[in-house]
Amino acid sequence: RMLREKKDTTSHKFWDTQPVVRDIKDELEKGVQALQIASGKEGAAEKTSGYIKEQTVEGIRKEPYPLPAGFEWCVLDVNDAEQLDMMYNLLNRNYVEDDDNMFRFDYSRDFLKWAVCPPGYKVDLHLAVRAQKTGKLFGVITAIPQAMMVEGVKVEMVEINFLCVHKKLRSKRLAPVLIKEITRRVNLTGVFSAVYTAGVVLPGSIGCARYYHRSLQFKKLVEVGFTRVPSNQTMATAVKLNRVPSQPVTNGFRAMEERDVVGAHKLLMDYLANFKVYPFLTVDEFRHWILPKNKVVNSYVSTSADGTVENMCSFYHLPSSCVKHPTHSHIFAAYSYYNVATTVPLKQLMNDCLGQAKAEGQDVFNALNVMENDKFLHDLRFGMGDGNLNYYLFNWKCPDVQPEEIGLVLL
Ligand code: NHW
Repeated sequence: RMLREKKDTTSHKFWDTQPVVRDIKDELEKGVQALQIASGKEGAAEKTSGYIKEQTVEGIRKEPYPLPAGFEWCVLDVNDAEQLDMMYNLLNRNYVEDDDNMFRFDYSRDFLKWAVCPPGYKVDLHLAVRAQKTGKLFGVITAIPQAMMVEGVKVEMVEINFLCVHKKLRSKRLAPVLIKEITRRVNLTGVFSAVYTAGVVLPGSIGCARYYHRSLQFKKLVEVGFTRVPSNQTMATAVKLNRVPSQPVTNGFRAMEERDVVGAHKLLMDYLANFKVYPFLTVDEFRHWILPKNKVVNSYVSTSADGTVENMCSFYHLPSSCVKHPTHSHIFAAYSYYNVATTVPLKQLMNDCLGQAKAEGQDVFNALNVMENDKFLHDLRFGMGDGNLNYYLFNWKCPDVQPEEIGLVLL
């Protein structure tokens, strides 16, 4: 079962010039050398992983790429309220929308700060394009450092996110310039590969996951046009069917705290080792990404009597603006993040997680069919969404992965 979209074989003026794998089998047939990766074991076998293009910092262009007349590069210091506002406003008005342009992601300011400032982040990689005269922002792209495990090999990478071009400047080939300039800046730090996800199908995808949605405020979701009452149900029955536990069932289920960090980190990293692609998180990175932050990320644990973390679950907060609705301004959405169940069924843990998300004011709980999520999606009444999420690697070879082989959730 190949759960992915057909390979994109159309021509791409920009992407055809970039070090991404179009179809690894074609590449191999064409005789592209599979890189020898030392596995630490005797007689290391050739693997289909490695850099697509070998580079050194010395070989990287020193000057920024030119921009169209009237525009200039700048960086965004999101710890400065005014600059954070500029980024927030650009994204709030111009970032990702659904196919019918009814909803648009509305990442909060606190969320953006969290998302682009993990340990080791560099302001130089929070890149933007502004008008020279007015200082108004027209484009943005961000990179943050993250080591990744790809088929057992640890690779220093960056995660790319928040690529956005102002609606007034669309289709003028500004996106490729943003991508080339962030690549150059990342390369100058000695990093040559990247990971990112996107709804669109482009060359370089390694896999494709699907979003599933669990209604928490069914009536509101119908009112805003996010979902419909199934033809064999009434509003009242649908509301009833979508009820979630108000009290967690899992013994000792509580919010994660600093004292849990080391144990929960180990629990998660041992778990993620089961997947083909996952982030190699240090304890500090884990603390940054998983410890609860009000209206940004929630996480929960349950422990044994001696405090050993046995189960953990988490979600992040990403509301969407209802672009056209007269009364509802937002859908409040929780997104499943990293979950590990060792002493209770994953389904039970996630049902408790749904209850917490509802108590936190969320209207819907979203999850990808990555990791072991398929184990609970159906039984916990998630419905399949209409969009795919494609996973991409830049300048790193990797055979296709199935969603259940992916241990990575990007924001
Ligand atoms: S995905 C979210 C992307 N953002 C949005 O969808 C927001 C709304 N849309 C826009 O702002 C999460 C614009 O439509 C954008 C394109 C800016 C998307 N990724 O300027 P042109 C991320 O942030 C290609 C990559 O005329 P535009 C991940 C397209 O195929 N490429 O278009 C970002 C075409 O190339 P082609 C994309 O509509 C990862 C070219 O852009 C793309 O005005 C970035 C057209 O450019 C997308 N989402 O602006 C890659 N959408 O070859 C990072 C379109 O087909 C790579 N395109 O002719 C790694 C870099 C770091 C490496 C370090 C070693």
